[in-house]
Amino acid sequence: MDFRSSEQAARTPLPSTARDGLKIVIVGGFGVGKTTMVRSVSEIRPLSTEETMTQAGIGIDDGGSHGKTTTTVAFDFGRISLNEHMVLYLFGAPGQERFWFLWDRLFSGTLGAVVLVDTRRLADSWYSIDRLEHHGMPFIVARNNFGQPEHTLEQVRQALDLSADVPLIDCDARQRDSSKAVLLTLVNHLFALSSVRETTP
Ligand SMILES: Nc1nc2c(ncn2[C@@H]2O[C@H](COP(=O)(O)OP(=O)(O)OP(=O)(O)O)[C@@H](O)[C@H]2O)c(=O)[nH]1
Ligand SMILES: [Mg+2]
Repeated sequence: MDFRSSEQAARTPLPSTARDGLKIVIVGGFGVGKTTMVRSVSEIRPLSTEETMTQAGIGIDDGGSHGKTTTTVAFDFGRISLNEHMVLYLFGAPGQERFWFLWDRLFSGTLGAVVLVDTRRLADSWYSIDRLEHHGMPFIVARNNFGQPEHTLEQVRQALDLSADVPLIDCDARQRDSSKAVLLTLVNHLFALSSVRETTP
């Protein structure tokens, strides 16, 4: 009998060497792949607050045209150990405007953020960037590629009016390695910012 059921595999214990826990949020517009990213990368079974979008939500929920049947109504939660000492606690924000009031609470105690963007609906990212700048929270931007990208990253940087020091990378939120690379980019960015702070008189 195989005792290593998916249930057990889904509960990777926290390594006893884990020392540093960082809270990270993943933000972005409706349906950009925030829940997908938390699910693909989490080493524990993620907590999701997905609800089915029903007829009752027509005119309120974004649904339909995006081909999505569920949406996050509170947040996603997952965990990943980057190395033997460092653990990231991931919070995926709800993307729909009517749940945006939750974001400011979600930002509490957060060290940095990933803004996921879908270049077919770039304007949906502006609210995220605006809120993060308002909170003075460091962030990186990851373009989640739904199909072949139509623009260069430089064009995306210009369209989002991102300053040169904000990392901007490509990803596929469905792939664990790709999502992990996004998180590593954010952690490296946070380290770089903190070293600048330490060396600036
Ligand atoms: N082709 C493609 N599809 C993706 C990718 N990432 C996510 N999807 C799909 O896009 C849909 C949206 O993903 P979600 O993860 O629910 O998006 P979300 O940002 O959490 O959405 P809300 O919480 O409702 O704002 C899902 O059906 C995913 O399977 C991707 O990289 N490529
Ligand atoms: Mg979601």
